[in-house]
Amino acid sequence: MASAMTRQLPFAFADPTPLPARVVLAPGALLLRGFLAASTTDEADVLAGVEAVAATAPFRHMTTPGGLRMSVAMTSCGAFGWVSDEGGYRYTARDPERAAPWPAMPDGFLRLARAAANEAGYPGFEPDACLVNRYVPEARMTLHQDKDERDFGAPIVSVSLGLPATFLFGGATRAVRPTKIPLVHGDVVVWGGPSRLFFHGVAPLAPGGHAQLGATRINLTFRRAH
Ligand code: MD3
Ligand code: FE
Repeated sequence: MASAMTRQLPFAFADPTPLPARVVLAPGALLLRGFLAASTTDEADVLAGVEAVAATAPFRHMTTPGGLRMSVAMTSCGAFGWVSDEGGYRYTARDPERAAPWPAMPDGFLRLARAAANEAGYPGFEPDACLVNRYVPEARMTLHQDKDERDFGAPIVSVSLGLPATFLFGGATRAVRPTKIPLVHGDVVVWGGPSRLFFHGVAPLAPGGHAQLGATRINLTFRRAH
């Protein structure tokens, strides 16, 4: 609540924008700044979920179909996980590294993804896959589209944790010069509608340290794969 005293403070000391702030990035793309801290989902639950998933299905550097090692380390949870190798990109029901199903999606993950999708106007979002991406300084993701999912009508919900990153948000074709969007710990973005197939990437991670995650950025993306 803004009291008379708050209003009299010099600008630099006034209350910051209340979180979560909603920022429309493009038609169908909604940034919910600080959604994690503001949601009923316990942040500690989500961080414990990342640990639990990685303890079962360890992070690994996959290979692109062209034979290049990805700088981002990945794992997955849920009914399906995302895999890349010389054979291409696809979703699988089993982790090829362990010849076993992917770990279940932690409850805290599901609650957060459903709440964010609902907030963005996608009630009833039921993700069946969650990709967990791990960046260390200099790791990056080149411009790409997410089109391995069966139903582009479902949105993708992304959650940023740990070190800040510069997200590169392009358009429907590679010719659109990407806009730079800073994403920090606790930011959630819901990508649906026309933006669902837009090109995007992540600039090389800058060095730094985060209270909970150290020199690491974790990104969760919740998807409807099948
Ligand atoms: C915009 N991950 O895993 S999340 C990916 O930060 C991926 O790790 C990035 O791109 C990361 O595929 C970006 C934000 C994101 C995810 C999916 C999108 C943005 C998107 C799909 C369509 C448009
Ligand atoms: Fe992507």
